[in-house]
Amino acid sequence: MPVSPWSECARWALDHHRVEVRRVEYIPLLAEVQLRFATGKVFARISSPTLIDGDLVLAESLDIAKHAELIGQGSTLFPGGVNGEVGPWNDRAQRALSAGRTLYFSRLIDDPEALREEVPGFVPGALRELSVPLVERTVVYLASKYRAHAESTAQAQSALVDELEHLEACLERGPYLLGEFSYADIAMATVLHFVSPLSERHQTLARARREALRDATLAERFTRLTAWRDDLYDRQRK
Ligand SMILES: N[C@@H](CCC(=O)N[C@@H](CS)C(=O)NCC(=O)O)C(=O)O
Repeated sequence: MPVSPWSECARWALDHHRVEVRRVEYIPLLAEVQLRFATGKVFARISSPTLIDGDLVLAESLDIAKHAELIGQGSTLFPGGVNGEVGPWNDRAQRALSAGRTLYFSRLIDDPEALREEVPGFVPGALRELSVPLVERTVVYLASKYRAHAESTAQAQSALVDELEHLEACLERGPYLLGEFSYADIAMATVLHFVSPLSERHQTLARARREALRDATLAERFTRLTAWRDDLYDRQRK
C-alpha cells in the first residue's frame, strides 16, 4: 500500500539492503482474494505488506526487514542481532502506529474530499463519485478489523503522545536510537507519517489525503520529531 507506514517500513529495509522485489499494489477488500490466492491463506488474517519469497510468506513488516537483513547487502539494520534491541522499539512503533491509524481514520471518515481521493485510480471518471460510499465502507471495515473502533480518539491520542514523548527524550542522546542507523529509527520515523506526512520531495500525496494524515495539534507540538524524521530521510532513504 503506497502510503501505509507499515509498507514503508518493509520497503525501506528492502531498499536499504538492495533486495529487488516485484511490487504489487494491495487495495483493501478489492485485492483481498488475489492476496489470499497468492499466499495460500484462505481463512487466516492477511494484511499489507506481505512478502512472498518462494514458499516463504511473511506478513509482518518486522519479519520482512529481518529477511532482507538475511538475504540482502549493506550495513546491518539490527545491531546486536535480529533478536536484539530493535524488538522493543518495534513494539513501541506498533502501539504508536495503531493509535495514529485510529486518529487518522476518525479524520478521514469526516472528510468527503479525502475519501474521494482514496477511490482507486483505475475507476473511470463516471463511476468515481458513485464509489465514494464504498471507500467509506472500506474505512469502517478497516477500523473494525484493526479495532480502531474499540479505542476512543482520546485513548489513541494519549497512547501516541506517550510514545512521541518517549522518542523525543531518547533522541536527546543522538540522532540514532541505537547509536547507529537501525530498523528502530525506520519504525519510529514512520510513526510520524500520522503526525505530519513527508514532504512532496519524498512522497507524492493528493492534497486532501495529505491534510487528513496531518494531526494539526501533534504536528505543532512535535516539530523537533518531524525535523528528525525529515533529516533521517535525507540522510538514509536513498
Ligand atoms: N503487523 C503488520 C500490520 C500491517 C497493517 O496493519 N497493515 C494494514 C495497513 S492499514 C493493512 O494491511 N490494511 C489493509 C487490510 O487489512 O486489508 C505489520 O507490521 O506489517
